[in-house]
Amino acid sequence: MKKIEKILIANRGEIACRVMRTCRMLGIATVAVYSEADAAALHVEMADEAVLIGPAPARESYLDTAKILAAAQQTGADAIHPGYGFLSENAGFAEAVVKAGLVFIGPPASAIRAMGGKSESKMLMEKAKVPLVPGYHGEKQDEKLLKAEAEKIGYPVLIKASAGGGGKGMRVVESAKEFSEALAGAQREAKSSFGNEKVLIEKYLVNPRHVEIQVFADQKGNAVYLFERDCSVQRRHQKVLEEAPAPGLSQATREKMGKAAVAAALAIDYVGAGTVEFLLDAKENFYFMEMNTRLQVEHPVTEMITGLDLVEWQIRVAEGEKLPLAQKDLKINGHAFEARLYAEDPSRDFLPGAGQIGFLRYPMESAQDDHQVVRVDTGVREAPFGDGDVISIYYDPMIAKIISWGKDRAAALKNMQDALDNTYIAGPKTNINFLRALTKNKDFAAGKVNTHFIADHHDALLPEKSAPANETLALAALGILTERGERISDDPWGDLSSWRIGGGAADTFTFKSGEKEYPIVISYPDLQITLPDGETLRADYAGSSFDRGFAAQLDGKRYDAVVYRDGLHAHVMYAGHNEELVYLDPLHAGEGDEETSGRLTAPMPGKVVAVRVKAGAKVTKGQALVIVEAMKMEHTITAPVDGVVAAVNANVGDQVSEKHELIALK
Ligand code: MV4
Repeated sequence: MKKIEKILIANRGEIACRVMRTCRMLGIATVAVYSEADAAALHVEMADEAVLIGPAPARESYLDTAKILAAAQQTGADAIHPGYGFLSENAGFAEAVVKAGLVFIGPPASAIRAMGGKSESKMLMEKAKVPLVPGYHGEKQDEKLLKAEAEKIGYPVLIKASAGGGGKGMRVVESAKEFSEALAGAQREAKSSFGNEKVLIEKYLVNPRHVEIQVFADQKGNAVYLFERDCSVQRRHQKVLEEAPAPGLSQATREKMGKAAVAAALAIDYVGAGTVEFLLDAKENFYFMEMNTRLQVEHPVTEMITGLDLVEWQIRVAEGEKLPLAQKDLKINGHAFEARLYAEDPSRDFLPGAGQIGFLRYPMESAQDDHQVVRVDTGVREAPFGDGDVISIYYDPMIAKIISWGKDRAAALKNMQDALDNTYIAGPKTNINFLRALTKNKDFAAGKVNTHFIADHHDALLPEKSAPANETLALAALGILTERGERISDDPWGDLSSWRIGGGAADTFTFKSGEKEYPIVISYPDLQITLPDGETLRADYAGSSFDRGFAAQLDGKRYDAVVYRDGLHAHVMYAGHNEELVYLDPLHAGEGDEETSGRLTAPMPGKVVAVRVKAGAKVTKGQALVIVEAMKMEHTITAPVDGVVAAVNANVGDQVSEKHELIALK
């Protein structure tokens, strides 16, 4: 048994920070690696030592095995933790680490390889008697045979790319007459995405749940399961909200799934933390999907219900120690949720976002009777003096994970709702309001989750933009008033109004949301606010509640608010609310907002992959004009109205920055 004294974390952001937290607790020194884009990042600040490994693109830094190994040698690290993503499931990397005489904190390369291919891993699991979705996952790929297999399975079937993941190369086939076309489509997509057109065919499960089992194995052949997580709530095949245990799962099924997952791990001589993913149908039949041979993003919910530190277990196992606990010693305590805060725009099909954080306040981490109730895992902060971290286009747009615990599901959910209500963020578009709607949804509260949850509840979770609430408008106006008053005193509203006596007796603040304008009148010295619908509210200043915020009483009710201004945009934030309004500042009259100006800009930095129109072309509302690729996804810029193309400022292959004008419309 060899004690690990210094760990290099071959990753960035939230996971790098997470691993370092445990290292600190265990007295293990840490080495961060970072790209040029991350020189000021939190994970670099947290580490004992940090090594620059290259430019921003991950291929030239976080995915460069040679540079990472050189950083480990140079700093005398004795182990490498890969985190998740990047090189965490790269068998070649695991091998290279060991060959360099270092400890790889993860499974052996052979186990990573065994689970690397969909068809191959299913073959192994079949042998280990882990239940599979009825289907065909053989080598032979001629159409006639595949179609006969589909017939045998019975429609509907699902064609999946063998090398696939993330839903790419997947086709549901309802009947025999659709088979050939669907197969060709799946093969084409598989070829272009994975360079391999091999497919497998499965019985298509209707509305399954995604339930996964956390497993742990040591180097002595012991393995346990740390129960399940339900990760059914996904969009674009990416998880947004996870929980443990799975709501409504029977104890009998839990045990069966746990034992199947342990059998899967033992079948491939697994070591360390792993996750066996299953699809679960309404009758609690479960089927192996794949095994993730790493620690996962959502591991905190397991930590919250078991009271364990999974990174500590990973390190102990890597040192050669026996698993700290046996199966009989493991118990579920309460319930936990994890919500992933992303820079993305839910109203535009969750388009990933990028940009600088302008304002950021996470909910307070808290504990109750020695049990942590709210936890925030992040690698992103609002640096002092408003110089916020940048969510870069080069990496994953996750900002933070908000994790909650409670003695039962209802208590944990309430704690999550409160934590999300107290998360204040402005800058790039985020999914904060979406997460709030999700956790307040009745079906979600009832535990009725499955993999179609977001699609099935689309309208409730993503409502059309509605008129701002009166208190939102009132606080927006008070925010502008505070901005002005702060320059003169500690009681900005009171002094402003007394100072004004004899001058004007009222001010009008006009905001725009959607197409509508909302004038708000504040009269002095009584601070009476008149809203566009005629309602009036009496305002009292209640202090500057937190950094750059203010507290207000509106007709006696207290609000802790922040109005963050980014040019003409005013982000109004108070408990449970996050709304962007346009402030029609009389000092900047005439600066129209973009939406009405006919300038179509790049939604994010990226590469132009298609230009569909020429100057002078007549276009109709909704017509695709330009396609920009960013973060491996294509974003189509469409005409917002009927019009004529005045100018095209984009060529295929151009690298464009955010807000670069692509098309001008008349
Ligand atoms: C399925 C399925 C229904 N039946 N397989 C989607 C991604 C890939 N990893 C597996 N996926 C699915 N496989 C059969 N036989 C439904 C899905 C699925 C899904 C699975 C897990 C989480 C979210 C999902 C969203 C849509 C479809």
